[in-house]
Formats: sequence, C-alpha cells, structure tokens
Amino acid sequence: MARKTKAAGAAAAPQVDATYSIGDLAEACGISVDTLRVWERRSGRPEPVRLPAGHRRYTSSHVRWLRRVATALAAGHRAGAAVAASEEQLEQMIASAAAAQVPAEGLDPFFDAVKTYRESAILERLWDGWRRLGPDGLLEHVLDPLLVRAGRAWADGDLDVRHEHFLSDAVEHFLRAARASVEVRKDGRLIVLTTLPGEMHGLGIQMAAIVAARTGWRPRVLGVNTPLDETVRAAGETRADAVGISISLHTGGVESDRLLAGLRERLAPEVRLIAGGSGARGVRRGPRGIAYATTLADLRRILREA
Ligand code: B12
Repeated sequence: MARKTKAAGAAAAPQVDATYSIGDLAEACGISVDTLRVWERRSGRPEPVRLPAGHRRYTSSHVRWLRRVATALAAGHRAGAAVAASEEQLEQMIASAAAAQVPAEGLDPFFDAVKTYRESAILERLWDGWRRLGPDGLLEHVLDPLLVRAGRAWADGDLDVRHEHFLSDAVEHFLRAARASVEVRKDGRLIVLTTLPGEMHGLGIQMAAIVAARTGWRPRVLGVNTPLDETVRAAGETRADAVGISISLHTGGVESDRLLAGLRERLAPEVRLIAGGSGARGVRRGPRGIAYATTLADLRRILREA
C-alpha cells in the first residue's frame, strides 16, 4: 500500500469538482442537512467552497470525509469529537472500536508471526480461535480487529507492505480452508459474492461467504475487481437469489454508489443486492433497492429473513 493522501474536512480549491449542494452531500453521506448545518455553525466543518455567485458547494473529498465521520459515529463516538478530529484521529476512532473487542491474549502474537514469516503460526492461532470462539466469534472478535490493526500499523509505518501482504495472504488461505470445512446445503439459496470494479480488497467477501454457508446459503465467490456485466451474467447463470458486494474504506464513496446503482439496474429485480464492508458503513440512504450490512451479524440477519 502507498501512503495516504490528504482527506478534507476543509474546503478544497474551488476548481476541484465542487459539484455537491448541501442536499446532495446529505444524500451521499446519510447525514441530514440540518445536522450538517449545525456542525458547520459549531465547528466550521464541513467548510463549503464558495462559487462566484456565492453558492455553497461541496467536493467528493467532503463526501469521503463525512462517511468516515459517520463510521466513527456508528462506532459510538460523539459527533463533536468525530467532526473536530484530524484524519489520523478519525482513523483511530474507527480502529479503536474494533480493537476494543480483541480477546484478552491480544493480537501481538499475530504480528510477531507476520514479521518472522511464520504462516503456520498464524494459521494455528486462527484455527484455535475458530474452535474456542466459534466461527462467528473468530471473524468478529479476532479477524476484524486484526485487519483493522494491520491497516493502522501500516499507516503508522509499523508494518511494511511486504508484511501486510504476507498477512493478507495467510488470512485468505485460512478463510478459504475454513469455508471448505463448513458444510454447504445443496438445496440452499445462492449468493454471488464479489467486489466492484477497482476494488482489490477481497477478504470481506471471503468472510461473507463463510457466514452465508453457515446460514444455509450456497456462496459463489467471483473474487475481486469484477466488471458489472460479468457479475450480472454470473447471477443469471447461477440463478442467484442474491448478490453480495464488499466495499472497503478505500473505495467507498460516490463512485461506488454509482456503480452499485448501475448494478441494481442491470440485475433482475428479484435478485437481492446486499452491500457490506466498512466503505458501505454509515450510508443510511444509498441507492434504492440495496440492503446495507454494516457487520457480518447484519448479513446473517438479512440472509435469515430473506
Ligand atoms: C489487507 C488490505 C489490503 C490488501 C487486500 C488484500 C486482499 N486479499 O483483500 C491490499 C494490499 C490489496 C490493499 C490495497 C490497498 N489498500 Co488496503 N487495506 C487492507 C486492510 C489491512 C484490511 C482490509 C480488509 O480486508 N479488512 C477486513 C474487511 C473485511 O473489513 P470491513 O471492510 O470492515 O468489513 C467488515 C464488515 O463490514 C463485513 N463485510 C465485509 N465485506 C462484506 C460484504 C458483504 C456482502 C457483507 C454483507 C458484509 C461484509 O465483514 C467485515 C468483518 O466484520 C485495510 C485495513 C482496514 N481497516 O480494513 C487496508 C485499507 C482498507 N487499505 C487502504 C489503502 C489506502 C489501500 C490502497 C489504496 C493502498 C495503495 N495505494 O495501493 C490499495 C487499494 C487497492 C484497491 N484499489 O482496492 C486504507 C484505506 C484508507 C481510506 N480510508 O481510504 C486502509 C483502511 C488501511 C489504512 N488504515 O489506511 N489493502
């Protein structure tokens, strides 16, 4: 991964894609216009760009920033603190919510194993968690915080790209093996799992596939970065009942909303479209006809009720 670019709670230069009215911004972030106005009055953020005629406009970086504020709120942080936070602090707020769930023995042994390239130690530890905490507990209380912390450690320079790639590969290895160990009902309903074009984060769909299989559904995983038409064709060919899309913090935003809306339009109306992942978080009002799953527990509920 490369270093982060600057995100914006402040106004961007007027010539930079300043295309959102406050209503558009509210719609894109799932935060009401009234709330946005209160925040701006109290803290000066989001600071709009002023057009020559005096109109206030917002940019896609405002959208991205506000969605992360919404994520921090969803994790239980106060609005005043989240809105005033620097980008780094906001990341920490989001990450600390997951870290609070970490089991007593902590995550350090994973990082020791990563830095010494001991894949078997990582896998043994994950299988041990699978047995002790159960699949749902392992996914939620170990893997989720582990990956959040890995992202944090990378951003802080405590984990190098090679180590982070090594960890991702070991986790993927584990998730595939774990899914193979779950008995899949032959008559279960079918869900196609993939990511949008441009999205390379694929561990979310591997996790969602385990949850689906354990809920009695048959998962079909297409991997990452799938063109919309290919996803639509796969859904038709498998006669899928649902399509699940994972959206990372990196790609979540207006463009992924646009792609999701396009996918919704092209899928047969009876096929459910479910979006999950931290990039889909905080969106309370995304494009129509899409169920947003903030957590794997949400996915379980949606699949059981479907
Ligand atoms: C591993 C990783 C990678 C790996 C992915 C490998 C792989 N096989 O997937 C690689 C190296 C490819 C990668 C690349 C990049 N990454 Co990266 N990556 C991560 C890391 C550490 C983990 C991602 C992950 O798998 N998380 C676990 C997922 C599953 O968690 P989740 O999204 O919260 O989802 C949960 C639920 O919502 C649910 N869920 C997930 N999916 C779904 C789907 C459905 C249908 C449902 C119902 C539920 C559901 O399950 C999860 C568990 O509860 C994160 C750190 C983090 N905080 O996530 C950074 C992170 C996402 N990456 C980041 C960045 C910047 C990048 C790059 C831009 C770096 C670069 N310049 O190359 C690229 C972008 C690639 C791209 N175009 O997508 C940033 C994004 C920051 C931001 N806010 O924009 C993060 C947050 C790291 C950080 N702290 O800065 N990355």
